[in-house]
Parts: sequence; C-alpha cells; structure tokens
Amino acid sequence: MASRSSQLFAAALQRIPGGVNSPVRAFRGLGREPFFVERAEGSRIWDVDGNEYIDYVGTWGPAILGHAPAVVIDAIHAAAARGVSFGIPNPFEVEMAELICRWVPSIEKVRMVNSGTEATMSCLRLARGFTGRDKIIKFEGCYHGHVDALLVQAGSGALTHGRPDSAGIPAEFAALTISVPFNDIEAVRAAFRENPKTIAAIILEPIPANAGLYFPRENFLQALRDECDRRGALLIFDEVMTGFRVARGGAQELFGLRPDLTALGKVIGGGLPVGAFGGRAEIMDQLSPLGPVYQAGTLSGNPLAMAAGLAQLRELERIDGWSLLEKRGARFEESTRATLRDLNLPWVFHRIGSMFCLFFTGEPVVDLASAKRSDPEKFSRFFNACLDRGAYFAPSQFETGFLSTAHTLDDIERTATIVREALASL
Ligand code: KE4
Repeated sequence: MASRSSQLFAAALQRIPGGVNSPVRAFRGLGREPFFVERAEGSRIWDVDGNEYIDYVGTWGPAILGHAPAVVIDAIHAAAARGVSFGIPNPFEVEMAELICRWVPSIEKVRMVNSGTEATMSCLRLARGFTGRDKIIKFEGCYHGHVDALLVQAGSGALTHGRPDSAGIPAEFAALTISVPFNDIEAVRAAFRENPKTIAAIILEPIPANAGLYFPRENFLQALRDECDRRGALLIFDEVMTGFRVARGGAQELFGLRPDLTALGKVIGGGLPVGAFGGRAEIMDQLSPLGPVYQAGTLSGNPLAMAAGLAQLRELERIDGWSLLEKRGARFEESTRATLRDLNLPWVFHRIGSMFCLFFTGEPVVDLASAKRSDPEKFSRFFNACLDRGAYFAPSQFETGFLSTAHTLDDIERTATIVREALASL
C-alpha cells in the first residue's frame, strides 16, 4: 500500500508543477519523493504517515524558535480576532519598523514586503533609481530569490535543479548583471574598471548560504564597502537568511559594517509571509509616495504577519536566543566533528551560530566552484540515511542547515548517533 505522502505527491503532480510550490522541496536527485507534513512543534516534524523527524531545515530559516512557538501562536490568534488584513496602516507596522531600525543601525527607514524576493527586487530597483545606473554586481552561487535580474549564476534551488541561469530572463536583462566569484575582490575591481559609472550596486549574501555555507575571507566585505564608496555604487546586504539569526543585528553587526541597503525576511515573519528592505533615509525616501521609485504591496505590513514577527523577535531578545543558538551550535559542531574525525573520507564542516553545512570534499570551500566539488552521491546517501533514522537535513548540498532555540541537548545527542550511523553506512 502506497504511503499517504506518496498518494498526496501523486495527486500534487497532477495539479502543481513538479508537485511542489517551491522547487527546493522536490528532493531532486535524492532518489526519493518528498514527504508531506502533518504537523510540526518545537524541533520536531511529523509526516502524514506518522514518521517523526528532528528538523534541521526549520522551514528554511523562519522557525528560529522552533515550530509553533506559543508566543507566536498566541500573537497570531489575538491579531486574527481583530481582522487579518486592512490595507490601511496599523500600529504593528510602526512597532516593527522601530524595532528593525533599533536593532540594525544601518537601517534608518524600512519598508515591509511579503517575501525575501520582493525585498531584494525592491533593493535593486531603489539602487538603480537612486544612482541612475543600471548594472548590478552579484556573486556566483548567491541566491536572492527569483528576481529576474538575480537569477544569473544563482544558488539554492536554481543550482540544485541545474538552472543557475533561469530560462525566461531576456538577454538584455541578464546583460545588466555582472556575476563574479565570491571572495574575489580583484574580479569586483575589474568589473568596476570595465563598467565605469554604470554599476548601481553590489548585492551579496554577506555569509553565503545558498551553495552550502561558506565565509567571506578576511577583509573581503570591507574591501567591497571601500570599492562601492570609491565608485559611487551602493552596497546591498541580502540578510534574508542571516538577519536576526547570526546576531541580533545580523551579519553586519558581526562584521561591524554598514551596507547602504539591507534585505530581510524569514525570521521577521515568525513563519508568516514577510520580507523587508531598508537603509539610509536619503535612499529610502526615493520611494513612492515621497520619491520617483515605485514599490507597493496589498499585504505589506499585514497585521497578522507583523504580530507574528514581533512576537518572535521579542521572544528571541527576551531569552537571548543568540547566546542559546551559539551554545547549541557549538555542541552540534563538537559532536559532528568528533564523528567525522573517525572517518576515512574527505569532509569539510562549516558552522556559524545556528547555521551549518557538511560538504563531502577534501578541498577548502570558499566559493561556488569549490562547493561544487562536494560529492553529490555521498551527499544523497548521507541525506537518506539520516532521514531514514529520523533526522531531516536540507535536501540539497546547496543549502544550509539550521538549529533553533527549541533544539535540546538530547536532540543533538540523538542526532550525533544518527549522523555516526549514517556516515558509517556511506
Ligand atoms: P523568499 O522569496 O523565498 O522568501 O526569499 C528569497 C531569498 C532571498 N535571499 C536569500 C539569502 C535567501 O536564502 C532566500 C530564500 N532561501 C531559500 C532557501 N535557500 C528559500 C527556500 C525556497 O526557495 O523554497
């Protein structure tokens, strides 16, 4: 008898392209169908066939307090009882804007949107409107949502599904996007030399996490800041994933840098659809209705999503979630490395705070090209062996794992056993 997940997937395939509403969920190249979730709570998810998993994807980042945290659920219930959308300003929007500007000092003004994609797309339009320039520099393997201008050498699902340059993007659009290797400051400087006074901005994930997880080299981010200042271009940090996760003020707090614009998402919605973008007031004031750059959204600042996001962010601060995430992450890394050291196979393990990634390669991973040297067959076997034993990791080598404040030391010990058995089976 086919499992309930399999029956649902068969039905989904009839009416939803690939059976999924987002490609990364398709378990591509892993030799199995995706499972369907019945419910989730804390660090756990249960599929429709009753299987239980420790969840290290956390809906790709938003579930930083674990699934269905009481404070968020209560806030949603309370807000919903007063109406779920008004299309008229509501007090939560002001509270969220003030919190974001307080926690992220480079953001003097902020606008809410409904996804990370909308946030990065709006940053690009604003940067082009503010500078009067058209070209953008991005980095190979960085993923910024499915924005036409940024689906060039993109990571995440675009990479997993072998389409880093999506079809459907007019050549004229793609020609305005200059994609260079991450960590290669000379390639950035050459791009500016070869495109004088025509580059509006550099956009990047300050800690790339969509081709697996790797890190900026010493002074690389500062060099980008200096290059943008020298060339009159804007520096845009896509902190949709790192924002409010790697530190209260995101990666820019960790590195002590001030981008001109920042894109946010995931954590700030408490699991509901939210994105945001913000930065220097003189740039943000170019937005309609004040300025000439148009940007809008029916559900932007939606009271339900704002209430959920505010509840999540305030709880993170109340419990000093960032210290707890670092403690749990360090314990997870210690147990994983202890297991890996006993093995006779090449590996690279990266972690920052609650974000981590295991590559099956013996070479250092510093950019997309080196990330792609990881052995996809070993990754697939590892993923399946862990899932079969009750630990759900991101279903692609070109993604990142997440711990939440709901992951307990017992979860981590249990996972260490699962990882050890899975690695031994490779
Ligand atoms: P959304 O439009 O999916 O909310 O955000 C796009 C986005 C922008 N910037 C960064 C750094 C991101 O990681 C993302 C989305 N991340 C993927 C996972 N790598 C979302 C999962 C999915 O596509 O279903």
